[in-house]
Formats: sequence, C-alpha cells, structure tokens
Amino acid sequence: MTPRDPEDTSPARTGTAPTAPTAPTGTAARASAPAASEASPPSFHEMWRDLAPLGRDPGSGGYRRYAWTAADTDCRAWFRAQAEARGLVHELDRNGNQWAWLGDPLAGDAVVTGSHLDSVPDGGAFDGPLGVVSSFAALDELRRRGARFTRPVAITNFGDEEGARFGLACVGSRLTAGRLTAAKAQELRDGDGVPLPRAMEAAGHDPSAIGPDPERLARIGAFIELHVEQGRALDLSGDPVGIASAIWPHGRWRFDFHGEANHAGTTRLADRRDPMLTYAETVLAARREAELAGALATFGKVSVEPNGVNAIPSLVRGWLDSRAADQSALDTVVAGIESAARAHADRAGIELRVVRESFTPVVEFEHALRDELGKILGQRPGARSAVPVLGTGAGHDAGILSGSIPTAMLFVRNPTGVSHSPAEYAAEDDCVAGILALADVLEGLACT
Ligand code: HGY
Ligand code: MN
Ligand code: MN
Repeated sequence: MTPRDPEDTSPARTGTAPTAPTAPTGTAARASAPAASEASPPSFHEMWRDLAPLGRDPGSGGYRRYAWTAADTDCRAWFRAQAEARGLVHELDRNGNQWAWLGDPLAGDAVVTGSHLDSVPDGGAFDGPLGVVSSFAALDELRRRGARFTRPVAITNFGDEEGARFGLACVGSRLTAGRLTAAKAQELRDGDGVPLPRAMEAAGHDPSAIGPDPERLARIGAFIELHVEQGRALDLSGDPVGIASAIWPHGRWRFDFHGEANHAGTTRLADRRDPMLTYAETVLAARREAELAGALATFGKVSVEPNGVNAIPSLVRGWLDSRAADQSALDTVVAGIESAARAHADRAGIELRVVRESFTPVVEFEHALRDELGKILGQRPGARSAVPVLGTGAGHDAGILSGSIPTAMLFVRNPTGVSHSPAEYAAEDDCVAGILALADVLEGLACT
C-alpha cells in the first residue's frame, strides 16, 4: 500500500473517478465558488474540499477539531452553509447539536441522518465527516431523482462525539438522550481545567439549557448514520457498503499513579517511589489481559507531573480504553488490569486511584430497521445477494441514540481499516456507493 500524500485528503481515487468542478479550498472556496443553490448544490467534491482544510494540522496532516474550539466553529459554519445552500432550515439544539431540516421539524416521525465533524487528536478526514457529507449528497441525489418526501428529513452534526477535549465520548448525543445529566456535563473539564459550559459560551453557545431533549427524540422515527468502517471486514468481503449489527461494550478508565517527586540524579533506586514503573507494568498487564480475553485494551494517553527529564514524577495519569465483544469479557479484562496495577502499586509504595470516565454498554441495533435497510439495499438492480452485516468496536452517536429511537448504521469500505489516524481514507468509488446506498435507504424510508 503506497502511503498517500498527507496533503491529499480527497477520497483515494481508484480507476477513473467521476470528476467534478475542482473548487479551491478554505476561504478561497467560499469567496470564489459560484453561489450554490438548491438547484445546483455543492457537489461531494466541493463539500469535501471546503471541509478538508478546517482544523487540519499542517505538520501531521491529521485533524484537531476539538469540541467548542475555533476549528469546531469553522466546521459548524461549514455545516450551516451546506444547509442554507440547499434551503434546509438550520437549527442548533440546546446541547449544541446542529440539524438541517427538510419539512416540518415538529411534524414527527422524521427520518434523520448524519454523524459528527469533530475528531480525535490527529484524526483522519473520514471518521464523522464522511457521514455528514454523504448525508447532504444523498439528499441532493434524492432531489435529482425527483423523490417525493412523505416524512420530514433532517441531517445532523452531533457535537463532541470523540470526547477528545473533555474526555467523554458522544457528549452531544448523550445529553440529548438523557444519558449524561446537565450536572455531570457541567463537571467536565478539558486538559487546561476549562469547564465544558465555559467552552460552550466562549464558542457562542448558551449552555444554560443543556440536558435531555425527549420531545425532539419523540419526533424522530429513525436515525441512520453512515460511517467509514474502522476495520477491514468490508475490504476482506469485497463489499463497498455494509450494515451494522452491534457495537461492542466499551469504556475509558483513568488510572492515577501517585508517587514521590525527587531528583533523578541523586535519589538511590531503593529510595524511590516512582509511579512511572507502576504505570509501565500496568500497560504491559493491559496487553496480557486483553490477549487472554480476546478483547482490546489501549493506553493511548498519558500525562506526567511535573514532566521533567531530571525529575522522578510525583504523578502519572494513564487513560485506558478497553472494549470487548461482551460485557463479561470486558469486566474480566478491566478487573485483571486493575488488579495487576494494584499489586505493583502496593509493592512499590504507589497510591493508585482508578476512575471510570466513560462507558457505553453493548448496542444491538434494532433488528426491524436493520433488516429494512438490508431489504432496500438487497432489492436494488444489480445488488449482490445480501449486503454484509457486521459488528464494530467503535462507538457512535447512533449507538447512544439506539436506546431512545430506532437507529441503524451503514459502513463504507476502508481499504486499510486504519482510523483515528491521518492515514485513514476511503476510495472515491466506495464513497459514491455509500452515498447511493444512503439515498436508497432514505428514499425507501421517507419517500413514496
Ligand atoms: O472511540 C470511538 O470508538 C469513537 O471513535 N468515538
Ligand atoms: Mn472516531
Ligand atoms: Mn466517528
């Protein structure tokens, strides 16, 4: 696999990709591109290229679109511009999620599609944005077909899905679904100690009404999220598009290892209480426990105080992300890791505190809607016998909402399976296949 030019975040071209007018990117795009209109909305390429430079780090080529930062604000402005270019009614809900409505938002039984625009640190271009861009493109396709809508349709951008800044995934959808209370949300702090409500205010959103939104959810009949696959199942099966069956239970735990600060150059080894050693042992234990249970465990984030080359740390904080196909395996892994950490901490005179910061139980997508998608996609001319149905270890807003409304997911093939990395990408033909599949699903659900 030849590495892609990090400058090029357009969907990887395979063969003769359909061409579209090449629009300049960033502000130039907004200044010089012809005014889009309902009749000729921005194409997939134009949307993709306008979005591509927003929040992208020139060094890594990855995205740093963290909740309620300037990059997030730029992405939100992009979303609103796409909505208005199509004559959709743009709405910001109490939790800062964006909605672009076609039809009466109060009528009920709406079919909603969308995803998120925020990213993990140095994330890829597709995780989230592919779902949002494809939603607009699928609506454009339905309008080109002259589809007659019999239900309201909305496109969403759910805020803070990755939890990169405040540590909790899916804050926008959790608040809306009542799975995160306003009080708990107000306790969230970023790495600089900035409370979530203050960050919202600084970005221009009034946080005073954050909280559950049951009336909104009661007006939604189905939510469909299209997402780049974060794995290689579709690449291995040879399918451009798949349907989600379930999301593994998964969570995030913070391990605080408190030791004793001291001089690196004068403190005898026997006299040290070095938390870095217990942290290191815990990381190795995580891999051992995950292998034993056939699960996943990752320490991807660590902070050290005082973080000096010549200072034995006083505190090491490590964040564990663990996931497993079932709850009992997940419980076993996390318990095994914590027990190994405590055993070493006791021997080394380290004080250990473990806090569960985020947790999502297993999600089984509603069978009726999942099967409806399979029927719609399986009946298309030239369709293969069945669209593959696959599980995932990745969390999504659709998973959070699945406890409140019928939800389903479509996955688009990811040739390498790589995600949460600047190297993430999907072939253009597969992105187009995803758009057409989403258009067919929306047509089957929301049109005569
Ligand atoms: O962490 C996840 O699975 C998702 O990308 N938020
Ligand atoms: Mn992600
Ligand atoms: Mn995502």
